[in-house]
Formats: sequence, structure tokens, C-alpha cells
Amino acid sequence: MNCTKCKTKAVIGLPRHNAAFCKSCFNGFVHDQVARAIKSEKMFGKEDRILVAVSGGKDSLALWDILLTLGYRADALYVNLGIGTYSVQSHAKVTKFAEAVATSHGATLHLQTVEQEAGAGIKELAQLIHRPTCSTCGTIKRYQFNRVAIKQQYDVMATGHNLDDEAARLLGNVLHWQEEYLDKQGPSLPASVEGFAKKVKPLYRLTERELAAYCVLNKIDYIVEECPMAKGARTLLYKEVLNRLETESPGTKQTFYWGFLDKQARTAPPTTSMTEKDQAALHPCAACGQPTTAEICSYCKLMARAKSSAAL
Ligand code: Q46
Ligand code: ZN
Repeated sequence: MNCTKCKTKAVIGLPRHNAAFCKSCFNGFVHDQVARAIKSEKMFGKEDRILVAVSGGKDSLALWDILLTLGYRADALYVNLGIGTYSVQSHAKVTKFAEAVATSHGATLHLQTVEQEAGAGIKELAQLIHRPTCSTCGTIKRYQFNRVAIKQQYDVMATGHNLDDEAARLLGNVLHWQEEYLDKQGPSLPASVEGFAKKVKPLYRLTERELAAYCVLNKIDYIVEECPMAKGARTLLYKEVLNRLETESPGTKQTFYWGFLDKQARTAPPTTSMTEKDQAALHPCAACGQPTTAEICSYCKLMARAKSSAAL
């Protein structure tokens, strides 16, 4: 198998593009896909300060690497969730990457530790308030990222969601006809009222397999294991189903998700309507000042509940 572009020996085949690439042309392909995503979704410019949400996994570390290589001003934030060895290992991968690659680009890694801030790890907090771990985790991560983004005046927050993640989420939302979630499935969500950072997903044109290959070829050391709490999650099942379809018919995932984005762009400009909706509903939390639709934000409510349960 030879590289479609330069005809030297290929290291990876991409059936969905009917192509194969050598390492250097594959890197070019990956960078080009991200550059196209940034441009077509008007995510950010060269002057903007970007905060990348890193977990130690392949997607977020690849994203940080790609943005720095493309010359963007990208710092990162890692939130240590306190999930046993998973958190210890993922934390180590993130600091290793920051030291080996990011600092030479002048980029900064911000660190937050849930245990330090809340007095307990994610699992214990979830038990205290009788809520599923992943929903507790979601509330805390969203809050921490938004707070750092606003406090440190970043223009935009970037996450490592890839084509597989977005296609699986879309499948879940369509299967359950969750129309209010469909509205928010775009790869670029604008900043809403003052206090809510703009969020973008520059990897939505690349698959999980392509990002794993990018890390391996570029010696980016990432945590291979999924978070242990993800076991049995619906999204994993949707990903399996989509992978089956992709093997039978390459390009299914991109046709599904990109087709949805095309349709969405043609029917209504989601960015304007969402800004208006959000602006009407959000105001600063009475306890911490972060944006919320209630008087007290869900993070402060969660912390208050955890504190009172711990005191019982
Ligand atoms: S990190 Fe958090 Fe995920 Fe782990 S506890 Fe659940 S939500 S599975 S992306
Ligand atoms: Zn609050």
C-alpha cells in the first residue's frame, strides 16, 4: 500500500476517504482537517487565547498538539477527578506532555483537583448526593472549565470530541428524539451571557482511530484505558453499532454527522437563536457568580448538598 499523495510506503489506510498516507502526509491530512473545521465553523483566530480541556486521553492531547503545531495560542486545563489509579495515570500523562511538548511552545497547563476543592473525589461526592457519578462529574467539569476560562480571560474553550463521539451522541439524541439536545450538537457553541465561554470541537472531522494513529505516529503518550466509570455507558454501545456500519460501508459516520450539520446550517442559524435563548434564561449565581438559570448554580447546589450529607 502506497501513500496516495507522495507514493512512498503508506502507514495507514483511510477507507472513508479512499486514501492511504505515509506519516508525513497523514500528519498533513490531520492538520488540514482541523484547520478546515476551525475555518468553516468560525471557531477562533490566531490572536485568540484558547483553553483546551485535557484528560490525558488521545483526543485531547492530540488536539493540544495540533493547535500548537498550527501556531495557535493554546493553553490547557486538566481536572483531576480523584478516580483511583485512572486519575493518577492520566494526570501523569498530561504533565508529561506539557513538559515535553507544550512548554517549548510557551503554553501553560492549569491544574484543578476535585478533592482539594470539594474535600472528596468524584465517586464519593456522587454517593453523598445520591446522583450518578457521570452526571456529578459532568457538572463539576463544566463548572471548573468555564470558571477558569472566564477568570483567565480565554476567548474560547476547546474539547477533544471527535467524529465518533459526535456521531454516537447524535444517534442517541435521534433515537430518543431529544430535540433540545439536537440544538446544541454543533461543533461551535457561542459564548452566551457574560460569564459563559464559547465552546468548540475542532476534532469533529477526525475519527477515534485516526486520532489514536496520530498519537502513536507522533509519540504522544496517552492513557489508553477509558475512565472506569464509563463502563456500560450507552455511548459505547452506539459507537460499536456505528463502527459495524462503518466497516460495512466506509463514510457512514461522517455522512450521518456532517449531513446533520449541513441540514442544521440550512434550516436555521443555531448560533443566534441559542444566544438569544440563553441570554433570556441565564444570570449570575447568587453564591459564586457563574452563569445559571436558577438562583444558585448546579455546582453550588451540588456542593451544598454534599456538605450537608457529609455533616449528617
Ligand atoms: S470522566 Fe467523568 Fe467521563 Fe469518568 S466519571 Fe463519567 S463523565 S466516564 S467523560
Ligand atoms: Zn454557583
